[in-house]
Amino acid sequence: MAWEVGDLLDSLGALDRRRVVAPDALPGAPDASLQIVTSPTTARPLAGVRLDSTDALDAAIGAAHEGFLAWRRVPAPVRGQVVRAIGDEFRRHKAALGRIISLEVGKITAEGQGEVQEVVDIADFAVGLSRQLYGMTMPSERPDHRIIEQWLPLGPIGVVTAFNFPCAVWGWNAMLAAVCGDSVLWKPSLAAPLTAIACHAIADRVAASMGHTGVFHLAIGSDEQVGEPLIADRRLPLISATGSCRMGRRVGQVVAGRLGRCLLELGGNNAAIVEPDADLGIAIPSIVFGAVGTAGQRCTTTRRLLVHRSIADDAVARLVRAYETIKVGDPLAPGVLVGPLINQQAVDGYLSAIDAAKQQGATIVTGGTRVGPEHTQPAGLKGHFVRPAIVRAPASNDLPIARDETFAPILYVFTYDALDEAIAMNNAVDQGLSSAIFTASSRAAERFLHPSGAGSDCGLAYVNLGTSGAEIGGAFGGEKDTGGGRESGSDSWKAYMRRQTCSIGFANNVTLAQGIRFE
Ligand code: UN1
Repeated sequence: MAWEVGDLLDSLGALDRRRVVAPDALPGAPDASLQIVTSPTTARPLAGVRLDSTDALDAAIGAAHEGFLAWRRVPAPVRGQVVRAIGDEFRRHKAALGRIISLEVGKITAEGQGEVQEVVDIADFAVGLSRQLYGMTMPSERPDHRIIEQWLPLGPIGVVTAFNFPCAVWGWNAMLAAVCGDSVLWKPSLAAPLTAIACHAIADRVAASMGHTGVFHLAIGSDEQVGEPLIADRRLPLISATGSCRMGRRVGQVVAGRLGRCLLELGGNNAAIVEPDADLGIAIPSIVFGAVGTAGQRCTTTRRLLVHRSIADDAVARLVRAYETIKVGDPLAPGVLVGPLINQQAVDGYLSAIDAAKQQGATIVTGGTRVGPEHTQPAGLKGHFVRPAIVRAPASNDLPIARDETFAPILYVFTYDALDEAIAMNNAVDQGLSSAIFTASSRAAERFLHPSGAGSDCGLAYVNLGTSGAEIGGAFGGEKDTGGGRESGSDSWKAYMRRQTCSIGFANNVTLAQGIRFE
């Protein structure tokens, strides 16, 4: 029987038969140590993946620690060369990796490959960084003394990733951690272990071929067997976790309990503001991509549209026209823009949010329903498809369901009269990841980005761009319930290192700071 994902893994040298089981070799009886990976497009099994036990995790953490002790001694620019070679390999295998992502989590081809590109980009960034792990030097108040700050490798880093960016988010963490001199232990989502197996195999093989084993590690397993013991383990000084706010709260508490460090990248409830002077030729396509891209399953998805009353009907009419041309179906079929949701639970979440919105007085302007097999592109797909929805809030703007992050393509539309009101609405949710304003006025844009902090309260603020699709060069992350972490660009590398302030005396006598005499 043809087994496409098996062939793809094989072509990447990542088909470990002890780990990955072909669909026709799956056991008839349930087996708790085997995860069945189901295609969100066809609802049929793609593969079985053998799960790690708590003992296997313990061994992996031990190996990651050993690996760290050797890796940290490799000079940072040499570590950078290893990351460069890994980035090149991801470049070479972009199509195959992108296809595995599409098969496993339902991303359309462009988005699956775009995700691999994020790994290539962060690898490039990390290579440069490997020569720029700068510390500061500061003047000492004592004569003949010097103070410097140096950044040191931190340890093995626990990286917990979600299904929706099964490759890029590992890349952001792993490439930076690697140049910083840390080893990486990755726990991927159980909905996307095949992508993880492929990415891990490539990174591990490249590093090993350059003489560096033990830098990259993978632990696949349940929360109970692997997730919980991983976050509790003191050998992992930093846990970088991406996922829901509920998950992040748990990770935050457990890691704080052992006084470890966390880097949390959690949910978003991102709004786009459309001012009356906005160029709708830019705003509408950006909002459509932000709201329906990745079938609404990005943490940066545009979930709320705050549109000035004077243009609201026009903007909504244009959005509806755009939505009605969107093909939903096989993410690998040409012309399809919206693939499936990850599983049935996600469809249920979508439908119950739509129901709640109706009950709360909102109007479903378009979408709001499941797409049955007869309406998919091509017809007959049994996966988890929904039609992207636009939901108009009641005139009171009171719509409690819009405060939840429903991981599906639902765009709630609110109207406002004054920009300050729109900014307050932008900020009136628990999460604080991404935000956008569409305007031709620099004054409005500056108010949204106000240097006092009185504008958007989010970690990401876009002007004339949608809320999703960040480049890797900027620090990525958000405030409030989004967790406060920053990954990817700028100085987020500092999270993966420890700072040491070094004071060096070269005087012939003792001088104490603060002018203290102690004789
Ligand atoms: C996520 O959804 O967890 O900005 C990450 C974006 C992507 C990353 C999203 N570069 O939409």
